[in-house]
Amino acid sequence: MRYVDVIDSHTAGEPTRVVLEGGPDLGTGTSLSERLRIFREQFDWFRSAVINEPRGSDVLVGALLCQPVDPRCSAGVIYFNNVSYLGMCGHGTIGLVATLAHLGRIQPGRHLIETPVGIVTTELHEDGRVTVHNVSSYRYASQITIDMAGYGPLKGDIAWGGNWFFLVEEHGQDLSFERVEQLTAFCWRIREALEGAGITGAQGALIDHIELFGPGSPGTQSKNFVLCPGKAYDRSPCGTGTSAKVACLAADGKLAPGESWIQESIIGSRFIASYQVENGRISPQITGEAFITLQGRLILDEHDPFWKGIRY
Ligand code: PYC
Repeated sequence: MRYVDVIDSHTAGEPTRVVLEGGPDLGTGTSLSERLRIFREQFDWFRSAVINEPRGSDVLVGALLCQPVDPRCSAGVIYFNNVSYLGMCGHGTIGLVATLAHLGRIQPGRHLIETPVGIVTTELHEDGRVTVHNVSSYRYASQITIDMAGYGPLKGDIAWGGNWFFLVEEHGQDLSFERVEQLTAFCWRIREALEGAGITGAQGALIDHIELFGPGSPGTQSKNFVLCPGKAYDRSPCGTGTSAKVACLAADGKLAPGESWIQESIIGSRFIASYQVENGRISPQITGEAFITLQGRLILDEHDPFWKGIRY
């Protein structure tokens, strides 16, 4: 029998499960990217057991709390989902900070969090909102044309916001909540078209997040629909996806440093974004709010045929 202590939260509707105790031993003192490699190669079953049914669901993002290497950091974290691992996760970082606050481990103020793709600065506000100063973000390629079977040519930008995104403005889709199934199918075809055409991020990186944009509700600049790597759509406006968007807006001269961009999600929740230019690079910041939904213990019983998750 294995016991895994977790706290679940949701950030703008998107859930995060922070693993406090009972995670795999990835060692200490090595970089989080090295510990992520060990996690992936030796303990991938743990990712599936925590996230996949019957203990989790496709939409859940896991956050394994780790000892940071850099002593200035309040925590280290490795994010994972129903199919793989995430370099960084915006909504997950907001959920992690809210979780550490719920546990009384941090107080309002600035806190550094170490991730496999770099250190992010976070700020826990007195009112419980959290600002994430994300990793540097950039547009890698502008208006790339892909040919989608049964649809025709479609143009999008490729950008890094801590994960790789293909961002599409002109898609002819109505971004309404009632259409999440059609939007999911549409985005999945974009993903397949990208892979089929060998279109990648830098150094051949897989573009595993697809983001569609449309008009937002009053008081917002835009609404998005984000399809995550394992085919679940992001209920939040996606922190890394909003960072990628801000990088594209900056590249197009459509958003000035310090100017706010309110990004609405497909369920109507919001993040407030802006950026600063630091050493010539775009540093986005995202503000949102998370709520704790569960504190508990997962039980992994090796006699249970699904102890590693269904179909693992
Ligand atoms: O908020 O960055 C994010 C995110 C990535 C995948 C799901 N949420």
